[in-house]
Amino acid sequence: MDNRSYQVMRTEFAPLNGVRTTGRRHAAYELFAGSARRLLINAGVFFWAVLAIASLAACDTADEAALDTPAAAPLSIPALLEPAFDGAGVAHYELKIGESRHDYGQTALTDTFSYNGMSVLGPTLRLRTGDSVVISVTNELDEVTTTHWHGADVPAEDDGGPHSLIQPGTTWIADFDVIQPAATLWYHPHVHGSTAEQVYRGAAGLIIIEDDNPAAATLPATYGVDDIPVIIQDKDFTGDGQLDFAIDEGDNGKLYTTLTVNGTINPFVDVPEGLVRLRLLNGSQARIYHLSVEGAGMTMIASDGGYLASPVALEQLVLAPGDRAEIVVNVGMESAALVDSRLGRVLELRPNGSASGTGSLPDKLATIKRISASEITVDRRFDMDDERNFWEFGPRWAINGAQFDMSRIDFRVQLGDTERWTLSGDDGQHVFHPHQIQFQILSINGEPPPPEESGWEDTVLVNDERKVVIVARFNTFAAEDIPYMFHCHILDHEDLGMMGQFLVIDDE
Ligand SMILES: [Cu+2]
Repeated sequence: MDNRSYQVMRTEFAPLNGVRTTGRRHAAYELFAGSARRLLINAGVFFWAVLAIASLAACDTADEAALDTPAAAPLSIPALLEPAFDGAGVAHYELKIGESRHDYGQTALTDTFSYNGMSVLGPTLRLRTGDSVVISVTNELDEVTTTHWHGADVPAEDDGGPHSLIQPGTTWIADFDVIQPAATLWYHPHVHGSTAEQVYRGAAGLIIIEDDNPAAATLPATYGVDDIPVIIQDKDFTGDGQLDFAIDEGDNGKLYTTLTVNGTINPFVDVPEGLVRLRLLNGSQARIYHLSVEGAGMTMIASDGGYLASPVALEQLVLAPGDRAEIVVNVGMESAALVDSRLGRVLELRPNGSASGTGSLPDKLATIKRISASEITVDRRFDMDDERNFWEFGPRWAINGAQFDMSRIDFRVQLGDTERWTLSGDDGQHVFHPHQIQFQILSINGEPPPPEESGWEDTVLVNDERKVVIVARFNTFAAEDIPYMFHCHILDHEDLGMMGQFLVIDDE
């Protein structure tokens, strides 16, 4: 139990310290309840193991079919939203979220949410490091929303969290400088309690940040041609062709069974032969993808926060909700396919006979200086757990025993500090995502991270087999009153309260 409290070197705050909703239970009862529950869990594990072996056998067939059956529909490519520059050189973008209808090939057009009149999702925002940007977001929905820039290092008031509500018929303006390097980020609503549903209905879009990194000049970078946005979401449909939405409070959140990429079911994309870049975003409510490429090699070049130090050849890539990864696929004369181990083909890459302008990848992509242990001034722990009692009563998902409360600040970070956070979860799958920062992973289960997780990250998978220690510098923005969120990016868990708030303050 001692591992549930923060260990804070700085002797301050930590209102979550040691507080647990289930903390009043008698120790003997806890022991009994614990072993009884574990017996049940073990029986469950056996059942699921049998099921997993059966489904793995089924998956082999799905993978083989990935290349044999041609994909059905051309991949939809979200429009690119280029800025309008004013006289002062400020880049202006306009987003309008509203109701729309999309053709998923169902029995009827499907009611969706989207930005800027698209049938689903939103345009891709292209930003440039060093730019000052103003993004206005007008809410044309009948319900309140927000727009959060996931992965962006921006002031708290421009972050678009649950405090920055955009009422129907009103406009909210975010105004910030792009101070981070090239990366693939994304935007989506963040209203507490309806984030999962708004994202599921289609409110999400990519953000591409470009910079002057010379390595970029040698990479595929023609949007929609050899630089392809790949927003992966799972959906279910009702008999009358509408989106079937549910919140699942279970360990994994709600898993739907129909894959969509950029809103297209069973898509192919015509690409040149040679190197093709895929900007992968897991925009799903809860599903974790295990991706591989059939018919070609896969090399990862960027994680959440930008380029890796060097390209990393991968057999399989795990993409949790909220995660991004940029991969490069060397497409030959035959089709290749991005494949998920459970749901089969995600996207067919079909060579169109032209040649990609890019021949080979650079050896080095970016300089990623590891944050040194000597910089660390504060340690914290984040335990992401099921807090129900043995009889399964009480609130379920919490961080350090506390559920989300808009009026409570969970901790304060001093501007300029470097903090080490230990993330663990004994029950279920969780995806830890702090706003504002890009962090480095120090260790996973005590071991250094693999190369694909050694770059900048803002989203990381945590479960009882993955205890993760991360480190981050808080040296950009401070505000006395507006908090940043930290939460589980399995959106069911987030909406059910697995979220907290921190302030970055300048007290020195
Ligand atoms: Cu979770």
